[in-house]
Amino acid sequence: MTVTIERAGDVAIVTIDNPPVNALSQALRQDLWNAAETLDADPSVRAVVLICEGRTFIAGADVNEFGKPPTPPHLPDLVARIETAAKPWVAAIHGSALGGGFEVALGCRFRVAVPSASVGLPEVRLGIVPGAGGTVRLPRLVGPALAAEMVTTGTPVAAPRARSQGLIDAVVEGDLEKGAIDFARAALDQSLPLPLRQRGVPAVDAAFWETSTTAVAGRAKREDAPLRALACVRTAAEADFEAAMAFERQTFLELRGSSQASALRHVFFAERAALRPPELGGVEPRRIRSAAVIGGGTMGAGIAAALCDARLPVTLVERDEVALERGLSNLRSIIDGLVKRGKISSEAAAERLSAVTGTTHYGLLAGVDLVIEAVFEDIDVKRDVFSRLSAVCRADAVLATNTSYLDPEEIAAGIKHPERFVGLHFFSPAHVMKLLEIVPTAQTTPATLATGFALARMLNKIPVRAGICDGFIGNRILKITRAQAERLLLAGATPQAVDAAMRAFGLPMGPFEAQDLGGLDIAAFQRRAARARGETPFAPIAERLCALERLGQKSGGGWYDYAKGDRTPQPSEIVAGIIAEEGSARPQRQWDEAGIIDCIVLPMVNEAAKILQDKVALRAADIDLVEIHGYGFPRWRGGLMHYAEERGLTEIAVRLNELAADGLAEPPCNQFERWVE
Ligand code: 3H9
Repeated sequence: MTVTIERAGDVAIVTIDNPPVNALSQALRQDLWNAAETLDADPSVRAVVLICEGRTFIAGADVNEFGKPPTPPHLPDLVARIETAAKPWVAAIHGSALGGGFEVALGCRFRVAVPSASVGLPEVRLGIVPGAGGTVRLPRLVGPALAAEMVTTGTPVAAPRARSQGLIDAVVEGDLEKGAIDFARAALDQSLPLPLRQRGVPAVDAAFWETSTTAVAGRAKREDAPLRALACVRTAAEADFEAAMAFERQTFLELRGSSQASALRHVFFAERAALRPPELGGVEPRRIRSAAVIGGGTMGAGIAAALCDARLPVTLVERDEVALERGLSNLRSIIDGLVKRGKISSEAAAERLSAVTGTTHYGLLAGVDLVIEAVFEDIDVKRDVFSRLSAVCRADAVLATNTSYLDPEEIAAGIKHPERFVGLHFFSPAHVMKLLEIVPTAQTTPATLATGFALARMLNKIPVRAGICDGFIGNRILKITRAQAERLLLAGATPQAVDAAMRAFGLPMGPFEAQDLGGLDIAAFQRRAARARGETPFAPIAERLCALERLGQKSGGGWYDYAKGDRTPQPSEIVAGIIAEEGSARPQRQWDEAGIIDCIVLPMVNEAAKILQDKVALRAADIDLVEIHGYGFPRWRGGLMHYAEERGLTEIAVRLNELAADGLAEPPCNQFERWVE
């Protein structure tokens, strides 16, 4: 049984216990239905409190059931059953009331919540719209404007704000069950509000829908669900209750089977699975109560800001006072930026900064639990840092390098207790980007590795284990992206056409725009290191741009020209000239959008297949997370490997062979088509 009924005098308490998150499985829907029947038939019950065991109120429909045909009782019917019950129900919310969970709460006559709770309709994040009356009842409760904002963004609202916006009726301080029972009794003494189905939708002016459609379309880019959710709210405002319910249900069922919804569900489960890699099951991580960062440049300051965000006391270490002051100022400006953008209050900022200590003395690190090195990418500098750290830090302190392309084995060579060493590769800006590549050496123990994953959870990041190779997972694929983009230029495409095609595919920026933003010098530096290792990196045009000091936006020009103070990329005659020279001996052709996308994305898939073959990534879904959270691959495509599987691996292999025949890509690797279990 997922539901129990108890009594507190004339108030019945219906308690749901369906771990882990009280999702509305068929069994729970049936048990709740039965509870409503039982309580309606009991004349001694005057009101019902609906409350949940465990970490949260109902977190929504059971996403595991979405691939299967719907089974009764259907959620819209259950919500209607509760709404039309003979006695008023009061939803008592802790944790999150999300999706179907909030829809059940909207079926209740009242909603009360603890201050830490939140409510919302996040269905668009799963590529669907609410399917149990959320878009129909919410505008009746709070008006179309707030309803439209909530269903099109999916952003939950915290209890205090939810109370002021009318989403809930009371915030309960102290014991939730007692507070809800008291609330129910007090409500029974007054005239009850109408159930939402019987209320009208407050009017909005005629321009509202047009303005909202433009705004939502702009935000959603190529995702279908947000605009469809807006259409549901509009129907709720313009049609009667039953017609709006039918429209919403139809939309929900259509989207539930869409490829975007399937991709977004894949990402939903992949993100959760990433936090608990099965190979580390049962391994206890070390406790992290304090941290230090070595180096206060862009990366180091960003990492320190992320640690501050997790409320860890942070020591920032620099080589001298001047560098330290610059590092602390970098950190302050990140935290000030959070205040300016309204992400945190100035009190919270002050609290974070007060937990930061700046020093030039490694001796201060004797007691810290975790040290993350983020100094210049130079093997000798890094090795010097770790030899000093291993002399002063506790034997069980975790020592991590943020290197993005040096070999962690070489960095760790010779340190004391190498078993506590691990690579933690953050992505810039480190306080924003969700991806954390965790790179163990041969000597890293499971406990150290597990600590990396636990840290990711503390920092609200998505961890992915990566093996050691040049670029780990993400930058190894990025190298292919960039090389393919240059191959396209040599074969007749323009930087503008390549960037536009990749944006149309769903990336926030094309490969050339992205290089201009980040600077061409970092990749040039990496190519020099690769050549020193005897490799032959392919970047003929980028090399010439670097030789001309065209390093991107920061130098006033890179792949594009930029007018002073303007970041709009303008086609560059110099670049066109270099492309023409470099490509003059090669066959030229006309490129359409689909051709450009295939020439870039399919070799990325091939490289990813090699990465799996080499065991640099353990799971295809991990590569999806790397691409989504580190490189802006469209979430609604499910990541690189999910995209490939949906598209069909056989077709991709054929296309790769065609590109290879034209000298534009490598043929599919040995393991191609074999990653799908
Ligand atoms: C919906 O409701 C549609 C309706 O409008 C219409 C229907 C007709 N189903 O996140 P966690 C699992 S759509 C199944 O690590 P936290 C999750 O996979 C739904 N399973 O916990 C994980 O499993 P495992 C709208 C679910 O404490 C475990 O629970 N609702 C579901 O960090 C723990 O999850 C949402 O989109 C689910 N709905 O965060 C809410 N949710 O242990 C989605 C979670 O095997 N959920 N699991 O890896 C969340 O946002 C978070 O889980 C929550 C708790 C904030 C609730």
